[in-house]
Parts: sequence; structure tokens; C-alpha cells
Amino acid sequence: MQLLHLDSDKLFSEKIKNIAQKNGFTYKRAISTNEVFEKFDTGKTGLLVIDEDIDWMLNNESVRVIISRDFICPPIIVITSKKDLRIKKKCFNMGIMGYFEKELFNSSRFVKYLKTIQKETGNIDLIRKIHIAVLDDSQFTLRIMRVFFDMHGINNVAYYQSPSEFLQQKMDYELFLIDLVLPEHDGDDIIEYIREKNQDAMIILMTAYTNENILAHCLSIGANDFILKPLEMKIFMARISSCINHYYLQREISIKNDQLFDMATRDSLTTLYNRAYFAKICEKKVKENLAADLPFSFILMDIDHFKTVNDQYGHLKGDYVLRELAKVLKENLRNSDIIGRWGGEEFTILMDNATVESSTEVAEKIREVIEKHCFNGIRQITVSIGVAQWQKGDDREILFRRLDHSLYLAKLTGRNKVVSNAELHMIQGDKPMTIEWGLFFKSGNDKIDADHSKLIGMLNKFIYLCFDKNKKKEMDNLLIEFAQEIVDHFDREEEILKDYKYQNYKDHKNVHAELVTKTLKLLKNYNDNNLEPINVAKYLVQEVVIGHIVRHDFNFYNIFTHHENENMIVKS
Ligand code: GH3
Ligand code: MG
Repeated sequence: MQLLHLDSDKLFSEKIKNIAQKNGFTYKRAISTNEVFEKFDTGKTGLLVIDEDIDWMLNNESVRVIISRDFICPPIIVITSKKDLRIKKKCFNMGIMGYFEKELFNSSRFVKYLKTIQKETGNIDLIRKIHIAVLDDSQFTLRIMRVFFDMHGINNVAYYQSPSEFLQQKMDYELFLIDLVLPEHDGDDIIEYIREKNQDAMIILMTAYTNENILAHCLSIGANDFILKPLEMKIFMARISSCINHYYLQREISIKNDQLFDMATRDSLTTLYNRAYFAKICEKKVKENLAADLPFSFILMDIDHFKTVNDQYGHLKGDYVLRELAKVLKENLRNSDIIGRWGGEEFTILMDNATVESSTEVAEKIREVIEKHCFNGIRQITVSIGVAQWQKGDDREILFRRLDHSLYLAKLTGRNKVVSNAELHMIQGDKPMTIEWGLFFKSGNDKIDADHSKLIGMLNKFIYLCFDKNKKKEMDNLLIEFAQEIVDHFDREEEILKDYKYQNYKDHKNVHAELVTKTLKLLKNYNDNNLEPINVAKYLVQEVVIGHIVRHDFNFYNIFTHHENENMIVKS
């Protein structure tokens, strides 16, 4: 923006030039009124500073012309060496912005004027950026407004004379200037209509009626401000500027609020909900679903061998995999499904209105999509998934334990699979599933570990035999042996727990007893030909071996000093 300075005093003009340039203005000097006309640039000159024989100037027709050309005249500041109150009054009567006596020139007051002008110009720039609709049945008012806007280079304005034509629009303007009294419709129902479609728009009402009841009513139904007719340009522009400033401020506050909310509720790496916020939403959703008697389920997903991704490609690539995986999840789930980052490489999904069967299908789809997804130069990524549906009598802890166990089972029975509390797939690809014995199972007590390892080995063998029709005899013998082994192992484990004075020893012994009863019943059923071997295998995996170890035995592992659980395959 340019400051045009009419001044014959070279020294003083240097001073003004300095101040102007320091404050973002370009500086031009004129030493005669004729030069003012030559150097005046309507688009650029933002301030006229007149420092001359002011008396002469006020009587000079050409300067009067500049000042009185209200529409295009920029603000004027007078700096004079004369001390004459009459002149000062005359200047203010002509609409100058500021008045200084040269002797008492105060540069900081002068800078304040510069800042005000910059702010006003900034406001006009803002107005140029927004979309404006004007509705007035008076052709004359529309024309005046067009002049006002055109003079400020504000071109994105749609002018409507007919309310019905206006009402056919999409109402996607940011600023509406609406006449209060219109044929067929009145400003107040138009305001209501705009508000229904566009909650955030600014609406300024234009009226010649100053009745405070009418104005108060319009403000209460949603107008942001009003302007009185006949329209006066400076007031008109100032009103619009103030409205827009307010609008931008509100928008900034709302964006900042959104950012703060996101920071508090979302994980910064994946932008999924963080664990704390996920838990909070769950609480609300659980209540809603229970009240509506709708089924809902949870999915817990963990990347397989993710540590090796970090080891092989570096932590940054590991981060990329997590971000990409979050994107894949968002793309493949419904908007109503709530996705959270549960921990490092673990994700949770709350599925509304979904049974365990339907969410297992979704989980299977996600597993497949991830398995096939190309992670930009990184080896194939697979995930293990647990699924659980909220059941009667559940609380959050019970449900998440069941969910955790499903995930454990998926991990321990080969990974890259979905296990739900309804179904454990006993076949992996075209091979029977096998349970891996690993550090994960180690309790720190060699005898217990040897027993567990033996049981898992026998179970793997049984699963294998289930898929061979010719091995019925072998399978039956193995089951008898297995049942005996369970009983013996429970006895040995109880002895050890007693020796270690395990505080839940009695409860644990009861769990053993229940399991033995249930297992013997199941085997009887099998022997009576009422149960398929594959279902026996599922029961043994889910309830007796892995289920029992994960659900109950893990609780006593910390009594052994030498437990080697630091490298657990799955973290709880
Ligand atoms: P499993 O198949 O049994 O789940 O094996 P895993 O390697 O995925 O599991 P483990 O718990 O041994 O390792 C998880 C790894 O995830 C270790 C940790 O460094 C990594 N991890 C956790 N959070 C982040 C993260 O934000 N960025 C990266 N790059 N790695 C992470
Ligand atoms: Mg993992």
C-alpha cells in the first residue's frame, strides 16, 4: 500500500518515509498539488499525508476535489506547522482521519493510524474472498450496492431482486445482505430459511425501519447485524468488515477447538481415536446399544511379527505401516464403526449393530485386504484378529478378556487369522492348525512348562488326526491318554502352587476340578458318537489347553522368580 506525501520539507519527508516503510507502506512524495494528481493511483494509494500550507490547500479547488471524492478518496492525515483551531475544525469537517501539529508530531500516534488503515485494507481483502448474496426488491439499492462493491474491487457478489429466484439458490454464500421488507416474503422468514440451510453464514439485514421491536426480532431469529437505509458507504463497508472479522474469528476459534479436540482424542501417528477416547465412546455406545437391545461386537487386531518390520526396515517404515494400515481400516469399514489405536501395533473396532457372525465376516475381509495390500516395498503384512460380541452379563472387563483370548488364540494357532468367541478355524490354508509352543507359554517353572508343552504337543497331534479318516483308533487312544495327562498335570500343578503358597490356590483347584468334569463329560459324548472329533479338538484348544493357560494359569506366573515372560509374543 502506498503513502502519498505532499510536502516541501525534505527533512520531514524523510522522517515520514522512514516510518511508512518500516510499517509496510511504499512511499511517494509530491511537492505540488499537481504532482499529487499525477502520482495518485486509485488502486494503490492508501493514505494521503498533507504537510503544506494547509490554509492555501483548503482553499485550493483541486485539493478539495480529491477530498470530496468520497468514494475513492483514501484517508487523509494533515501535518501542519500552523496552530489554528479554525483550520483544524475545517479539516475535520472535510472528513480527514488525523491531524498533527508538526512541532508536536508524535510518531507512535502516526503509526497507529497506519496500522488502522492496514487493518481496514485487510478487511476489504477478506471481503473479496467471500461469496456474497444481496436480496433487495429495489433496483436502486441494488445499483448503489454494486457501486460500493465494485469500487472496492469486490466482485463475487450475486444480486437478487426477486425473493422467489433467491430462494431457489443453494444458500451456499458466506454473507447475505437481506432487505427486511420484500414482496411475498419478508426478511424474517428469509433469514429463517437461510439459517436452516446454512448455520454458519453471516446475515445482515438492511432496513429503513428503525422500530426496535422489529430489529430485535430479526436479530433473535438469526441475523447477525443490521444496516439502516439509506446506505452510506463507509458505514456499510465498516459494518460488513466487522461482521466478517467476527465470522473469521469464530471460524478460527472453532478450527482451534477442533484441533485441540483432535489432539486430545486422536493418536497423532494414525489419526485414529486414542485408547482413552475410544474407551469413552465405548461407554456411551454400550449404553445406547443395550438400551436399544441391539447386538454389538468388538474386534481386536494385532500386526503379526511387527517387531521384525522395525528391525528389517527401520522405525520410520514401521510408522508408515501403522499409518497405512489405519488408512486401510478406514477405507474398509462403515462410518458407524469406531476405530481406535489400542496400543503400539494393536487396533480395536467397535461395530454397532453387529453380531459375532457378521463382525467375524468383516474381520475376515479386513484380514484378507491387509494380507493382499501392498505396503510400498515392505514385506507382506498380516494381522491376527480376535472378535467378541457383547453378551448378557458382560461388563467391559469380561468382554475385553474374551476378546484378548480370541486374539491370543489367533496368535498361538498360526497368526494371520480371525478367531471369534464363536468359532476357531481348525484348518489353516489346507493344513490342520498347530499351536506353537514358545516363550509366551513359559511360566518360569520347568515342571509346569514341561507339562504344558506336552499337552500342546498331544493336542497338535489330535488335531492332525481329526483330518485323517483312517486314524479313528489312534485318535481314540490319544484322547484317553490326553484325559489322563490333564488329570495328572492338574495334580502336579496344584502341588507346586501349594508349595509356592499361591494365594488363589483354592480357586485354581476348583477351576481344575470343573474342567476335568466338563472334559470327561465331553469325552463320553464323543464316545457315544454324539460329537465330531473336530468339536472335541476345538473345545480342548479353547477351554482346556490354551483357554485355561491364558485365562487362569497366567495369573500365577508371577509367583515364580525365573519367569521368562519379557519376550511374550502377545502383550496384554
Ligand atoms: P506378534 O506377531 O506376536 O504380535 O509379534 P510382534 O513382533 O508384532 O509383537 P511384539 O509385541 O514383540 O512387538 C511389537 C513391536 O511394535 C515392538 C514395538 O517396537 C513396535 N511398535 C509399537 N509401537 C510402535 C510405533 O508407534 N511405531 C513403530 N515403528 N513401532 C512400534
Ligand atoms: Mg504384533
